[in-house]
Amino acid sequence: MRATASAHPNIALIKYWGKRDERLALPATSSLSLTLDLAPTVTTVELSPEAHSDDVRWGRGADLRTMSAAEATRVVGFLDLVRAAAGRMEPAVVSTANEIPTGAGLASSASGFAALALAAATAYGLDLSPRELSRLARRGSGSASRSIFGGLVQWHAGHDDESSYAEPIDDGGLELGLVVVVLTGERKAVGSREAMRRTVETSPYFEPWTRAVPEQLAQMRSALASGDLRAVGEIAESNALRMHATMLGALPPVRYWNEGTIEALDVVSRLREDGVDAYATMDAGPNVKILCHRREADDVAERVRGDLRHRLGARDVLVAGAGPGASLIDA
Ligand code: 2P0
Repeated sequence: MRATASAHPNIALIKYWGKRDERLALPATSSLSLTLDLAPTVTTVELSPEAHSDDVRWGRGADLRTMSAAEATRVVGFLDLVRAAAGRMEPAVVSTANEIPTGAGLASSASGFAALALAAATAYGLDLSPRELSRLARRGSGSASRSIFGGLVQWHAGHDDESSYAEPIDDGGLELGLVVVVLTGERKAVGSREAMRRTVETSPYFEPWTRAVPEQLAQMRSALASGDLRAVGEIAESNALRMHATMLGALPPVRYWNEGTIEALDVVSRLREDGVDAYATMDAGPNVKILCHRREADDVAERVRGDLRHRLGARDVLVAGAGPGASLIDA
Protein backbone atom coordinates (compact mmCIF):
# COMPACT_ATOMS: atom_id res chain seq x y z
CA MET A 1 0.00 0.00 0.00
CA ARG A 2 2.96 2.31 0.56
CA ALA A 3 6.46 2.31 -0.87
CA THR A 4 9.39 4.71 -1.05
CA ALA A 5 12.05 4.44 -3.73
CA SER A 6 15.19 6.32 -4.65
CA ALA A 7 16.80 6.70 -8.09
CA HIS A 8 19.71 8.70 -9.47
CA PRO A 9 20.06 10.78 -12.63
CA ASN A 10 22.02 9.48 -15.59
CA ILE A 11 24.01 11.26 -18.28
CA ALA A 12 24.06 9.77 -21.75
CA LEU A 13 27.40 9.21 -23.51
CA ILE A 14 25.43 8.15 -26.58
CA LYS A 15 22.26 10.25 -26.57
CA TYR A 16 18.62 9.38 -26.95
CA TRP A 17 17.10 12.03 -29.19
CA GLY A 18 13.88 11.29 -31.03
CA LYS A 19 11.13 8.71 -30.79
CA ARG A 20 9.78 6.30 -33.36
CA ASP A 21 6.60 5.76 -31.29
CA GLU A 22 5.39 8.45 -28.88
CA ARG A 23 2.68 6.41 -27.15
CA LEU A 24 4.99 3.51 -26.28
CA ALA A 25 8.04 5.77 -25.84
CA LEU A 26 10.09 3.74 -28.30
CA PRO A 27 13.27 5.64 -29.23
CA ALA A 28 14.61 6.05 -32.75
CA THR A 29 18.01 4.72 -31.64
CA SER A 30 19.65 2.89 -28.77
CA SER A 31 21.55 4.97 -26.19
CA LEU A 32 24.15 4.49 -23.46
CA SER A 33 24.55 6.30 -20.15
CA LEU A 34 26.30 6.55 -16.81
CA THR A 35 24.10 6.62 -13.71
CA LEU A 36 25.52 9.19 -11.27
CA ASP A 37 26.12 9.03 -7.52
CA LEU A 38 24.59 12.43 -6.81
CA ALA A 39 21.23 14.12 -6.49
CA PRO A 40 18.79 11.22 -6.10
CA THR A 41 15.06 11.62 -6.38
CA VAL A 42 13.14 10.08 -3.48
CA THR A 43 9.50 9.26 -4.15
CA THR A 44 6.78 7.78 -1.94
CA VAL A 45 3.56 6.32 -3.33
CA GLU A 46 0.76 5.57 -0.90
CA LEU A 47 -2.56 4.18 -2.05
CA SER A 48 -5.51 6.20 -0.89
CA PRO A 49 -8.70 4.14 -1.43
CA GLU A 50 -11.01 6.85 -0.06
CA ALA A 51 -9.78 9.60 -2.37
CA HIS A 52 -11.40 10.53 -5.69
CA SER A 53 -8.21 11.41 -7.53
CA ASP A 54 -4.43 11.25 -7.29
CA ASP A 55 -2.65 13.82 -5.18
CA VAL A 56 0.88 14.67 -6.37
CA ARG A 57 3.14 16.61 -4.01
CA TRP A 58 6.48 18.08 -4.84
CA GLY A 59 9.36 19.34 -2.71
CA ARG A 60 10.20 18.82 0.93
CA GLY A 61 9.55 20.35 4.33
CA ALA A 62 8.15 23.86 4.19
CA ASP A 63 8.52 23.91 0.38
CA LEU A 64 6.17 20.96 -0.14
CA ARG A 65 3.36 21.85 -2.52
CA THR A 66 0.59 20.07 -4.37
CA MET A 67 0.82 20.04 -8.15
CA SER A 68 -2.05 21.41 -10.20
CA ALA A 69 -3.98 18.94 -12.36
CA ALA A 70 -2.10 20.20 -15.43
CA GLU A 71 1.31 19.80 -13.80
CA ALA A 72 0.42 16.33 -12.54
CA THR A 73 -0.80 15.01 -15.92
CA ARG A 74 2.31 12.96 -16.69
CA VAL A 75 2.44 11.43 -13.21
CA VAL A 76 -1.28 10.59 -13.21
CA GLY A 77 -0.99 9.10 -16.73
CA PHE A 78 1.88 6.97 -15.49
CA LEU A 79 -0.09 5.80 -12.42
CA ASP A 80 -2.93 4.83 -14.80
CA LEU A 81 -0.49 2.49 -16.60
CA VAL A 82 0.56 0.93 -13.29
CA ARG A 83 -3.06 0.54 -12.16
CA ALA A 84 -4.01 -1.09 -15.47
CA ALA A 85 -1.11 -3.54 -15.15
CA ALA A 86 -2.05 -4.33 -11.53
CA GLY A 87 -5.81 -4.50 -12.18
CA ARG A 88 -6.48 -1.94 -9.45
CA MET A 89 -8.34 1.35 -9.26
CA GLU A 90 -7.33 3.17 -6.06
CA PRO A 91 -5.90 6.67 -6.38
CA ALA A 92 -2.58 7.42 -4.71
CA VAL A 93 -0.73 10.16 -2.90
CA VAL A 94 2.67 10.70 -4.51
CA SER A 95 5.34 12.74 -2.71
CA THR A 96 8.56 13.42 -4.50
CA ALA A 97 11.69 15.45 -3.86
CA ASN A 98 14.61 16.18 -6.18
CA GLU A 99 17.97 17.46 -5.04
CA ILE A 100 18.90 19.08 -8.36
CA PRO A 101 17.22 21.94 -10.21
CA THR A 102 14.35 20.56 -12.22
CA GLY A 103 14.05 21.27 -15.93
CA ALA A 104 17.64 22.43 -16.44
CA GLY A 105 18.98 19.53 -18.50
CA LEU A 106 20.16 17.62 -15.47
CA ALA A 107 17.99 14.61 -16.18
CA SER A 108 15.55 15.03 -13.30
CA SER A 109 12.84 13.24 -15.28
CA ALA A 110 15.12 10.19 -15.51
CA SER A 111 15.59 9.86 -11.75
CA GLY A 112 12.00 11.01 -11.18
CA PHE A 113 10.24 8.41 -13.30
CA ALA A 114 12.68 5.64 -12.29
CA ALA A 115 11.88 6.27 -8.61
CA LEU A 116 8.17 6.61 -9.37
CA ALA A 117 8.12 3.36 -11.38
CA LEU A 118 9.67 1.37 -8.54
CA ALA A 119 7.59 3.00 -5.76
CA ALA A 120 4.30 2.77 -7.69
CA ALA A 121 4.87 -0.81 -8.92
CA THR A 122 5.62 -1.86 -5.33
CA ALA A 123 2.72 0.04 -3.76
CA TYR A 124 0.25 -1.45 -6.28
CA GLY A 125 1.61 -4.96 -5.69
CA LEU A 126 3.30 -5.58 -9.05
CA ASP A 127 6.24 -7.94 -8.83
CA LEU A 128 8.46 -6.84 -11.72
CA SER A 129 11.89 -8.01 -12.82
CA PRO A 130 14.49 -5.24 -13.31
CA ARG A 131 13.94 -5.47 -17.08
CA GLU A 132 10.16 -5.13 -16.69
CA LEU A 133 10.72 -2.20 -14.37
CA SER A 134 12.97 -0.56 -16.98
CA ARG A 135 10.24 -1.00 -19.62
CA LEU A 136 7.68 0.53 -17.24
CA ALA A 137 9.92 3.51 -16.37
CA ARG A 138 10.43 4.09 -20.11
CA ARG A 139 6.72 4.84 -20.46
CA GLY A 140 7.12 7.71 -17.97
CA SER A 141 10.25 9.19 -19.54
CA GLY A 142 12.54 7.46 -22.01
CA SER A 143 15.77 8.17 -20.14
CA ALA A 144 14.20 6.81 -16.90
CA SER A 145 14.52 3.30 -18.35
CA ARG A 146 18.29 3.70 -17.87
CA SER A 147 18.17 5.04 -14.27
CA ILE A 148 16.71 1.71 -13.07
CA PHE A 149 20.29 0.41 -13.25
CA GLY A 150 23.56 1.65 -11.80
CA GLY A 151 26.83 2.45 -13.57
CA LEU A 152 27.05 2.10 -17.34
CA VAL A 153 23.75 1.21 -18.95
CA GLN A 154 22.59 0.60 -22.52
CA TRP A 155 18.98 1.17 -23.54
CA HIS A 156 18.18 -1.11 -26.47
CA ALA A 157 15.87 0.77 -28.82
CA GLY A 158 13.94 -2.39 -29.66
CA HIS A 159 10.90 -2.42 -31.93
CA ASP A 160 8.00 -2.87 -29.50
CA ASP A 161 7.15 -2.54 -25.80
CA GLU A 162 8.84 -5.81 -24.88
CA SER A 163 12.08 -5.33 -26.77
CA SER A 164 12.78 -1.72 -25.65
CA TYR A 165 14.56 -1.87 -22.28
CA ALA A 166 17.83 -0.94 -20.60
CA GLU A 167 20.43 -3.20 -19.03
CA PRO A 168 23.77 -2.68 -17.28
CA ILE A 169 27.00 -3.15 -19.23
CA ASP A 170 30.59 -3.77 -18.19
CA ASP A 171 32.76 -0.73 -17.48
CA GLY A 172 36.02 -2.28 -18.69
CA GLY A 173 37.75 -1.13 -15.50
CA LEU A 174 37.33 2.57 -16.26
CA GLU A 175 36.38 4.70 -13.28
CA LEU A 176 34.56 7.55 -14.94
CA GLY A 177 34.02 10.92 -13.32
CA LEU A 178 31.58 13.58 -14.36
CA VAL A 179 31.89 17.26 -13.48
CA VAL A 180 28.58 19.08 -13.84
CA VAL A 181 28.90 22.80 -14.58
CA VAL A 182 25.58 24.31 -13.51
CA LEU A 183 25.32 27.45 -15.61
CA THR A 184 21.65 27.95 -14.84
CA GLY A 185 19.04 26.30 -12.65
CA GLU A 186 16.19 27.85 -14.59
CA ARG A 187 13.56 25.75 -16.28
CA LYS A 188 14.31 25.47 -20.00
CA ALA A 189 12.18 27.34 -22.51
CA VAL A 190 11.49 24.26 -24.65
CA GLY A 191 11.07 20.90 -22.90
CA SER A 192 13.06 18.00 -24.31
CA ARG A 193 9.89 16.15 -25.32
CA GLU A 194 8.72 19.02 -27.53
CA ALA A 195 12.27 19.65 -28.80
CA MET A 196 12.63 16.01 -29.82
CA ARG A 197 9.28 16.04 -31.58
CA ARG A 198 10.20 19.19 -33.48
CA THR A 199 13.54 17.67 -34.49
CA VAL A 200 11.94 14.44 -35.73
CA GLU A 201 9.30 16.31 -37.72
CA THR A 202 11.30 19.17 -39.21
CA SER A 203 15.08 18.72 -39.06
CA PRO A 204 16.75 17.44 -42.24
CA TYR A 205 19.59 16.26 -40.01
CA PHE A 206 17.45 13.88 -37.97
CA GLU A 207 17.49 10.99 -40.39
CA PRO A 208 21.30 11.08 -40.86
CA TRP A 209 21.61 11.22 -37.06
CA THR A 210 19.63 8.01 -36.64
CA ARG A 211 21.81 6.33 -39.28
CA ALA A 212 25.06 7.44 -37.59
CA VAL A 213 24.23 6.55 -33.97
CA PRO A 214 24.60 2.74 -34.27
CA GLU A 215 28.21 3.10 -35.42
CA GLN A 216 29.06 5.52 -32.59
CA LEU A 217 27.38 3.19 -30.13
CA ALA A 218 29.46 0.24 -31.37
CA GLN A 219 32.63 2.35 -31.15
CA MET A 220 31.66 3.44 -27.64
CA ARG A 221 31.10 -0.17 -26.53
CA SER A 222 34.55 -1.19 -27.72
CA ALA A 223 36.21 1.93 -26.22
CA LEU A 224 34.56 1.13 -22.87
CA ALA A 225 35.47 -2.55 -23.06
CA SER A 226 39.12 -1.64 -23.56
CA GLY A 227 39.05 1.06 -20.86
CA ASP A 228 40.13 3.77 -23.29
CA LEU A 229 38.95 7.06 -21.75
CA ARG A 230 40.25 9.15 -24.62
CA ALA A 231 38.21 7.22 -27.18
CA VAL A 232 35.17 7.19 -24.85
CA GLY A 233 35.42 10.95 -24.40
CA GLU A 234 35.95 11.77 -28.06
CA ILE A 235 32.97 9.67 -29.13
CA ALA A 236 30.74 11.09 -26.35
CA GLU A 237 31.66 14.69 -27.20
CA SER A 238 31.06 14.16 -30.91
CA ASN A 239 27.74 12.43 -30.23
CA ALA A 240 26.52 15.30 -28.04
CA LEU A 241 27.50 17.91 -30.64
CA ARG A 242 25.74 15.95 -33.38
CA MET A 243 22.59 15.77 -31.25
CA HIS A 244 22.63 19.56 -30.86
CA ALA A 245 23.24 19.91 -34.61
CA THR A 246 20.01 17.98 -35.31
CA MET A 247 17.98 20.38 -33.18
CA LEU A 248 19.62 23.49 -34.64
CA GLY A 249 18.27 22.23 -37.94
CA ALA A 250 14.68 22.07 -36.67
CA LEU A 251 12.00 24.65 -37.47
CA PRO A 252 11.78 26.69 -35.35
CA PRO A 253 15.34 25.87 -34.26
CA VAL A 254 16.06 24.65 -30.74
CA ARG A 255 19.18 26.23 -29.25
CA TYR A 256 19.86 25.30 -25.64
CA TRP A 257 23.35 26.82 -25.45
CA ASN A 258 24.11 30.18 -23.88
CA GLU A 259 27.36 32.12 -23.71
CA GLY A 260 28.34 30.23 -20.56
CA THR A 261 28.09 26.97 -22.53
CA ILE A 262 30.71 28.21 -24.99
CA GLU A 263 32.98 29.41 -22.19
CA ALA A 264 32.71 26.04 -20.46
CA LEU A 265 33.53 24.24 -23.72
CA ASP A 266 36.62 26.45 -24.01
CA VAL A 267 37.70 25.41 -20.51
CA VAL A 268 37.43 21.76 -21.60
CA SER A 269 39.60 22.47 -24.66
CA ARG A 270 42.21 24.16 -22.46
CA LEU A 271 42.20 21.23 -20.03
CA ARG A 272 42.97 18.92 -22.94
CA GLU A 273 45.75 21.21 -24.17
CA ASP A 274 47.20 20.87 -20.67
CA GLY A 275 47.17 17.09 -20.98
CA VAL A 276 44.06 16.36 -18.91
CA ASP A 277 41.66 13.77 -20.33
CA ALA A 278 38.50 15.90 -20.25
CA TYR A 279 35.59 15.79 -22.70
CA ALA A 280 32.33 17.70 -22.83
CA THR A 281 28.76 16.54 -23.14
CA MET A 282 25.53 18.58 -23.07
CA ASP A 283 21.89 17.60 -22.81
CA ALA A 284 18.64 19.50 -23.29
CA GLY A 285 19.92 22.61 -21.56
CA PRO A 286 22.92 24.98 -21.43
CA ASN A 287 24.80 23.12 -18.70
CA VAL A 288 28.05 21.40 -19.60
CA LYS A 289 29.11 18.07 -18.13
CA ILE A 290 32.77 17.11 -18.28
CA LEU A 291 33.75 13.47 -18.58
CA CYS A 292 37.11 12.56 -17.04
CA HIS A 293 38.87 10.02 -14.81
CA ARG A 294 37.11 9.83 -11.43
CA ARG A 295 40.47 10.40 -9.70
CA GLU A 296 40.97 13.67 -11.62
CA ALA A 297 37.41 14.96 -11.28
CA ASP A 298 38.05 17.12 -8.20
CA ASP A 299 40.98 18.84 -9.93
CA VAL A 300 38.89 19.38 -13.07
CA ALA A 301 36.12 20.92 -10.95
CA GLU A 302 38.63 23.23 -9.24
CA ARG A 303 39.91 24.41 -12.62
CA VAL A 304 36.36 25.09 -13.82
CA ARG A 305 35.51 27.00 -10.64
CA GLY A 306 38.60 29.16 -11.17
CA ASP A 307 38.20 29.79 -14.90
CA LEU A 308 34.44 30.43 -14.74
CA ARG A 309 34.25 32.31 -11.43
CA HIS A 310 32.79 35.38 -13.15
CA ARG A 311 30.10 33.26 -14.77
CA LEU A 312 29.13 30.87 -11.98
CA GLY A 313 28.34 33.30 -9.19
CA ALA A 314 27.00 31.31 -6.25
CA ARG A 315 26.28 28.25 -8.37
CA ASP A 316 28.46 25.24 -7.72
CA VAL A 317 30.29 22.76 -9.86
CA LEU A 318 29.21 19.22 -8.95
CA VAL A 319 31.46 16.17 -8.99
CA ALA A 320 30.01 12.73 -9.62
CA GLY A 321 31.11 9.16 -10.18
CA ALA A 322 29.15 6.03 -11.05
CA GLY A 323 26.03 5.66 -8.94
CA PRO A 324 23.60 2.89 -8.03
CA GLY A 325 20.37 1.77 -9.64
CA ALA A 326 16.90 2.44 -8.28
CA SER A 327 16.19 0.91 -4.87
CA LEU A 328 13.42 0.66 -2.32
CA ILE A 329 13.99 2.58 0.88
CA ASP A 330 11.08 0.98 2.68
CA ALA A 331 8.01 -0.85 1.50
C1 2P0 B 1 19.48 11.50 -23.07
N1 2P0 B 1 17.92 13.42 -23.18
O1 2P0 B 1 19.83 10.49 -23.70
C2 2P0 B 1 18.91 12.66 -23.87
C3 2P0 B 1 19.96 13.64 -24.23
C4 2P0 B 1 18.16 14.83 -23.25
C5 2P0 B 1 19.31 15.00 -24.13
O2 2P0 B 1 16.72 11.65 -22.60
O3 2P0 B 1 10.20 12.56 -23.84
O4 2P0 B 1 13.15 13.41 -20.56
O5 2P0 B 1 10.35 11.87 -21.46
O6 2P0 B 1 11.18 10.35 -23.25
O7 2P0 B 1 13.79 11.06 -21.26
C6 2P0 B 1 15.71 13.67 -22.15
O8 2P0 B 1 14.58 13.06 -22.57
O9 2P0 B 1 12.36 12.48 -22.76
C7 2P0 B 1 16.81 12.86 -22.66
P1 2P0 B 1 10.94 11.79 -22.84
P2 2P0 B 1 13.45 12.45 -21.65
O10 2P0 B 1 19.64 11.59 -21.85
